[in-house]
Amino acid sequence: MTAVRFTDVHAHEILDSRGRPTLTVTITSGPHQATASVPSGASTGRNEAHELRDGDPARYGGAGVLTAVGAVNGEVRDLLCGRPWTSLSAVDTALVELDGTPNKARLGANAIIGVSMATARLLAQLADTPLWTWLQSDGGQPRLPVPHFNVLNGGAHARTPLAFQEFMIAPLGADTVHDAVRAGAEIYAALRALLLDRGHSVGLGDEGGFAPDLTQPEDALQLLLRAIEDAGYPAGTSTDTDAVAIALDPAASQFRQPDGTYLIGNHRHSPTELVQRYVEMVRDFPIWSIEDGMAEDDDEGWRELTDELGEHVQLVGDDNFVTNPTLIARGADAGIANAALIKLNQIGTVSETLDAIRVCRERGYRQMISHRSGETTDDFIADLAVATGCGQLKSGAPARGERTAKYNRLLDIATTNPDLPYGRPA
Ligand code: 2PG
Ligand code: MG
Repeated sequence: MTAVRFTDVHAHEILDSRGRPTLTVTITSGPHQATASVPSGASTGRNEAHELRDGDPARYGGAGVLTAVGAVNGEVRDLLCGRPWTSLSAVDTALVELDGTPNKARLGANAIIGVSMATARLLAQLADTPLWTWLQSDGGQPRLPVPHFNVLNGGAHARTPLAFQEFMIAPLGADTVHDAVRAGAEIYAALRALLLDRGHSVGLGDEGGFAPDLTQPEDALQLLLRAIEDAGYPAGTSTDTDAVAIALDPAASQFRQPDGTYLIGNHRHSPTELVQRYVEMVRDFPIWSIEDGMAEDDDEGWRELTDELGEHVQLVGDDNFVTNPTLIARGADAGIANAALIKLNQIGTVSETLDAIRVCRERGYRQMISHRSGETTDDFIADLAVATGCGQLKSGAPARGERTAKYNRLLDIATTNPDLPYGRPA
């Protein structure tokens, strides 16, 4: 790559999908300009890179991001406009060095990831290639991912008694991403009708899924199964038919109790009992993937879960791995999980995100690219999922602009690139 000079770097405060402030960053190089907006989580892992909030109770209840905005418009702008750049990793490394803390606490991981994403977009634009082609340099075979539609929300994303956070439908057996999106939307509509029919609320949680007043995860799974069938799809984990599978993100750190048990409804489970409950769920329902089945600090429980189910079920580490290459490698050494969730803002630069994916590949761990519960209409993760060929993307329900922006981007890419394969890699 020939050296690039940036002529301006600018951030300002915007709102995310939950009505909380976040940043949008625009980087300019002569006549070229690229923008990125930053997501934000609610059920965050303890070791995530630091999201910098102002803490000024007079603005947005303390959630303002003017300090992070100021860092971009001051120090970061001086750094980026001060010299020529030859790669994204050079920019990302310089940002990490400028920050100087182990978890990006000084400038804010929210500031840094916004700059890193906008830089990637601008470099792709200067290279005259779509972002998904440009990001591909990493060696992955590009493919269109299976969308994982989160159609029932609980946990930290809804104010209901349902302990599990996410109930997703995954059209593993669809032939194309167009068919997969259609299946997602049709099942979402069938679920809405079913909920209304049974007198449940069709109010939505943070990720656009319904948030009915349920307590037991099995009741939610029954509804999902029924909605898949009502919409005319076979429920199952096969990739040969047009089967639709179920994926869970219980986000178990959120219902782990101080005494080490897990509280579901008014039932306390030991880690072993929780593992057995998952075993039964997998036996009774077409569940192909479970994310954060155990709490982030419950290594023993994670190992037990992996031993019980790891051979047949994808077990995804999110809160415990936080897209951190070192933590993923440590998890692999300890025999925990067999896949990792990948979120750009958990680690804080695009380069480190690609490193995390590389470590997963080296260790035989699958990857699922993910949105956050607080989103914008930025669709970067759709391109990232296609570029890396990981075969899986979760971006919430097939509804609400900030969720559908990502799925719609997949449809755009698929339409202009009809030869791209769809689905989970073998
Ligand atoms: C998760 C995410 C995204 P949050 O737990 O996987 O669904 O939730 O962004 O609130 O951390
Ligand atoms: Mg999660």
